[in-house]
Amino acid sequence: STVPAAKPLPAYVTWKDANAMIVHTSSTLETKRSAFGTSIITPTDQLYIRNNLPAPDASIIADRDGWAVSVEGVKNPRTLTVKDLKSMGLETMAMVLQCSGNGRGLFPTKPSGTPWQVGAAGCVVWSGVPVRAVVEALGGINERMPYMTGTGGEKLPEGIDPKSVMVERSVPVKAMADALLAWEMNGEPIPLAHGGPLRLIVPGYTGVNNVKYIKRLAFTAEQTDAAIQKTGYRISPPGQKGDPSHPSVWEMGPKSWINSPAPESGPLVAGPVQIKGVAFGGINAVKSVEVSVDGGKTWKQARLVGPDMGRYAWRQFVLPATLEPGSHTIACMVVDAEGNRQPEGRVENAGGYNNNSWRDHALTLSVV
Ligand code: MSS
Repeated sequence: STVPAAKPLPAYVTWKDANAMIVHTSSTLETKRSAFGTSIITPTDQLYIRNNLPAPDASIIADRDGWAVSVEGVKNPRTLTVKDLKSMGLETMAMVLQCSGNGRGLFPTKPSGTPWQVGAAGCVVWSGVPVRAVVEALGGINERMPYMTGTGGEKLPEGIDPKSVMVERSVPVKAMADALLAWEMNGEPIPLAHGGPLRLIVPGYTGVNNVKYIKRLAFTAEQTDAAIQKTGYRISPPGQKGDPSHPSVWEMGPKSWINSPAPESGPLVAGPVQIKGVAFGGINAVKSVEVSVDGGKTWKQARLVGPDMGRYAWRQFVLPATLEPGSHTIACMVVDAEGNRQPEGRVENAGGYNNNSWRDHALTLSVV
């Protein structure tokens, strides 16, 4: 794997932990594998960033409670401020926020796009009002609205068809069951860079569906025709990008990876080692994790450690092993609560999305 050249933190996120981040571009920052420490929650200053458009002006967080979202496709559509939402319900949830393209850099075919390894993901705690509580308060969803559509609050560049650039995503309406309109992240008001003052959280769905600075939440008959939905973020066969009939990037599959030992930390000294990593089930909870130190020939049950923060959070796991000098390929594989196993391979696709192949994520370590 290639080591990206060290770039300084972009101006809008100088508060990030520079030692923990790989700066791909000013809109794509990845968490280093070795930065995923023992805390189950990814600290805010180490969480990855992915912006499809430059964030709105920081003035939008000057009066957080005044930020408004228009709720449409319900019996009594209304524009609600964050202040209104705070009186309508409160839930706190840990979930894995993961970019659809996380692991793109591990596809043997190297699709174009940010070559994320494992760090376009984090386990984050959100607080906000359940979308379902808002919907109930507004009289319920109108009939025949199979999609929940969120619109980002960015100012769009002028002179371009707004649909070609706007961040507007639709997910199946069933995703509403556990969705939040969140104003707090890891116990603090959501930073602008992560979608404050208000963000749509759709647990179990890939990053792009978690719309930042949400200004409109609509229950709709169709998926939005914004390009980011219609032609983008779809599982299209290689060479066939942009066909709206291909499946959209929605639910995440089961996935795990090893954070320590990390190849970036240099050669390992032979002897006992604690192999540790994280595992999540996507839309399901984690049942178990297996680890192999011989490239997938034999597997051992890892021990789940640390708190269980619910169905959508990741679990940390550890397996003690003794490594002899030489080269070792270490792999891990998660089984979710429904019995789905993390696959060995991946679905080849033009965008390089949804890579949860255990083989692609295996690490080859040299032990001296
Ligand atoms: N939202 C908005 N509004 N805008 C943008 O740009 N992006 C996406 C999401 N949301 C956006 C939004 C993406 S794409 C992602 S991943 C995410 O977000 C990220 O997050 P953070 O916070 O980390 O940055 Mo891929 O699938």
